[in-house]
Parts: sequence; structure tokens; C-alpha cells
Amino acid sequence: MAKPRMSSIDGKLAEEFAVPAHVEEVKEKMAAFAGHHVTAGRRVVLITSGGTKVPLESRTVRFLDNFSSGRRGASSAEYFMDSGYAVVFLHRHRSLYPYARMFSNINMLDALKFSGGDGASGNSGEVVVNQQVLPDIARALKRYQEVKEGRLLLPIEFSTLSEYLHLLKAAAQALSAIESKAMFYLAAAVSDFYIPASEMPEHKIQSSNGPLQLSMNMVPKILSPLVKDWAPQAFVISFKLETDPTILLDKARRALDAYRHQAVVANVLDSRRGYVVVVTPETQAELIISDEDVKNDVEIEERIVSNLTSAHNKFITQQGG
Ligand code: 9Z3
Repeated sequence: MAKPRMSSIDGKLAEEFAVPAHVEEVKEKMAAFAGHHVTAGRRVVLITSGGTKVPLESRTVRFLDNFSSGRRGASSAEYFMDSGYAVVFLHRHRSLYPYARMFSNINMLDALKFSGGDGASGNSGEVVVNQQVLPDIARALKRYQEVKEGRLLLPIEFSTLSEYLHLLKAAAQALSAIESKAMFYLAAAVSDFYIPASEMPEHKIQSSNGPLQLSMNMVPKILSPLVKDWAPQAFVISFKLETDPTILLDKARRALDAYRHQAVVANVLDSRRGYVVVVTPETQAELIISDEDVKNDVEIEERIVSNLTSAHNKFITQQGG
């Protein structure tokens, strides 16, 4: 068997980013999950979701974070499962989660009502759900249970940038066996900057030393080995986020040119819930959510997923899969 190619990024990952202890175990789980679902006739999507934490000290008191809520990843996971995909959900610890995301702003104690008994053991009374406080809970719970029974969702958590990088590499290698039936949907907002372990102070940075100046390294462009070495037959989608709309499409095209993957979903921070452009080497599709759509609870992720699952179908056919 040919040995997998080793890129310079592999070396950097091993040297400068702490390897999570459970990475091999998670990799085996992901490979078994992908194999099982492809045998059952499904496709598998790996979704990354949420922001990353970049520590400033090795015994971490402080870290650099970003805005991402994980809503894009969590809602997309639901639409992928509705479209017949099994989902590996590589998400930031405590970011939004499929189905539960709809209730994330609700205090659970306001949604439950206690009646009878005094709450003491042996006389614990009854707890009833107030469905007015949790609109749509019955539908969400039913779908969540179906998904659980069908084992369609494999949740994997990360917190730090190092965990994200190593787990994404493991996922790519695990899913490479299912070739073109794997999709990578890289919606996580990943830090571009980090402090290498060798340059990080061990203990809490002291404010008594005066103002803090940080110098950070560039995070390796992980998309490059993912597309070239780790999962070369997969269907790969990256996301491009900007705050300046005038540079967005140019940046998306440059990413496609550089990494040679299948599509970039381009979005601007403030309008990301209502407008994205799906850019491929040959096409450019604007997806828009109108006021009417908002009234009808239509979400942009439904359109993104519909666009990409069709493109994935064509891709699989072209690859002879
Ligand atoms: C995205 O652009 C996602 O759409 C969002 C979703 C993070 C904006 P939320 O989690 O937001 O629903 O609150 N993700 C990718 C962002 C990113 O960091 N991309 C990198 C870049 O633009 C390259 S992969 O340079």
C-alpha cells in the first residue's frame, strides 16, 4: 500500500500544536461511522462549527476567541440529515447544537412547571413542559430522537485551535476511505493567528510587567493538505468570511485557485443570515433570504445545503462513484 504523503504542514502540526490525547480513538469512531453509513447507502458530511480558542499562556488564564456562535453549522447539520446524509459534527464545546439551538436563549426553568409533591425525594411531584415557552419543541424533539435512533449524528467537540486542527486531520483521514461520498463543510471560524507552544509563557502573564505586546504566528493553511493529501477524492467546501463586501468574491476565487477544492461559500459578517454566494470554479450562485422567507421561518442554510447536495450528486457521478 502507498504511504500517505507527508506535507510540511504535518510536521508543523506535530511540533507546534499539542495533540489531544483521544485523537486516535476519535479517528477510529469516525472511520467506523463513515463505513457504516456508506454501506447503508448514505453520504457523509463532516461539518466544522463554531470558533476556536487560542491560549496566551500554557496554564491558560487568557485566550483569544472570536464571534462565531455555531448557528450555521448546527442548522446545516439538520438540513443535511433531512437530505439523507449522516453527519460528523466537529463543533466548539458549548456552541450551538442541532435541534437544541432553537432553545438556546431560553432559561429551562421558565419552560417547566412543577406541580404536586414538595420536591423532596420520594415525593418529587410532576414536571410539565410549557410548550408556549418552547415553541416547536415537539417537532424538534421528535426529529432529534429519530436522528439519535438512526445514529445519524456523530458529535465531536473541540475548544482550542490545536484540538480543532488535529481532529480535522483525523476526520479527513478517517473519511478518505469513503472517497467521493464524503463532503467537508468547513463552516467553523478558525483563528488565523496563534502562539507556538515553544514561545508561550507557562504561567499567567503578569500585568505588573506593563502593557502587553503580542507577536503571533500564522496558522498553517490546513485546507491545502486536506485537499491534496488527507482526503484527495472528497467533495470539499470552505467558507470565506469578510467584513468588507468589496473584496469578498475576489478572496473566494483566490481560495479556489490556491487550494483547488470544489466550492467556497462567501459571506459578510453582518449579512450572513440573509445572503451568501456559493462560488465554484465555473459558477457563482447568490442565495438570498427575503422578508417573506423570514416570516415563514425559512433559513439560508436550507438553501446552502440544497445547492451543495445537488453539486455533490454531480461530483459523485463524474467521479464514477
Ligand atoms: C463562516 O464564514 C461562517 O459562515 C460563519 C457562521 C462563521 C460566519 P455563525 O457560526 O457564523 O453562524 O455565527 N465560516 C468561515 C469563517 C472563516 O474563518 N474562514 C476563513 C477565512 O475567511 C477561511 S476557512 O479566511
